[in-house]
Amino acid sequence: MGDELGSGALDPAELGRHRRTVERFLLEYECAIDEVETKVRVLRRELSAIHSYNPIESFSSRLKSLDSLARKAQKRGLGSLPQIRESITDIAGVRVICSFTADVYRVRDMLCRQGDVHLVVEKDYIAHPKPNGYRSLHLILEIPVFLSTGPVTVPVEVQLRTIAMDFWASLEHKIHYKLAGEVPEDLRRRLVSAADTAAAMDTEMEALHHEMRQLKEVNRDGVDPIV
Ligand code: 0O2
Repeated sequence: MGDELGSGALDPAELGRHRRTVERFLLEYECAIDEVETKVRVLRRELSAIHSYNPIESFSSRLKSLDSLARKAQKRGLGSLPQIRESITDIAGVRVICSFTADVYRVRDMLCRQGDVHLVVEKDYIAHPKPNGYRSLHLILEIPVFLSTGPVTVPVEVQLRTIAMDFWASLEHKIHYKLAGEVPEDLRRRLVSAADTAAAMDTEMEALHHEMRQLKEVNRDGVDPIV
């Protein structure tokens, strides 16, 4: 069976009928997630061991569900796997939670400097938050995956954010999901305000961290930081 699944846009039943072909298609994305996770794990281990500072609090990944993939394909009028491959770039997703905002950009730079990583798209919702208050740095990275038949290049969406941004996004996502997108105006306003509060806390915590490190350095040099 080829990559053509049927005529017209795909629906979940169509994808279900071609389960084996779809599983083979998704395998590449699962492998790409493994590759990115390994990169993040290596950075985390190295930074903790050598620099005794770990900017990566945690990370997680997800493969887009068949239902969600079919919905997106249908919305975009995509009827074949090559069209989906070409157009949908968030089938593989990795989320990296960093301690501070500056760490988000540090980790971005460390990933993008790697020779086998190609940055295709960057959306900076930290510098330019969405009107609802959403903040995160989104990257589409292309990663080579070495299969028995040869290498394939696979896109992975990497979302980088701080703990505070993640806390906000998780709650906002739940509210959106629970209210099926019909969020009352008052709640919307309070979510925007909560996002601003979270951003202010990120700024303050980063400043505190910075000062703490400076004090530590002064201490190490044997000078009393109080004087
Ligand atoms: P899931 O289950 O998290 O994957 P595109 O995906 O490129 O077609 P868009 O809107 O340009 O569409 O993508 P963008 O802006 O890069 O955002 C895609 C993902 O970012 C979403 O995935 C969410 O994970 C996250 N995101 C974006 N905006 C918001 C927001 O306002 N609130 C929250 N909580 N998360 C957001 P999916 O596909 O929605 O779902």
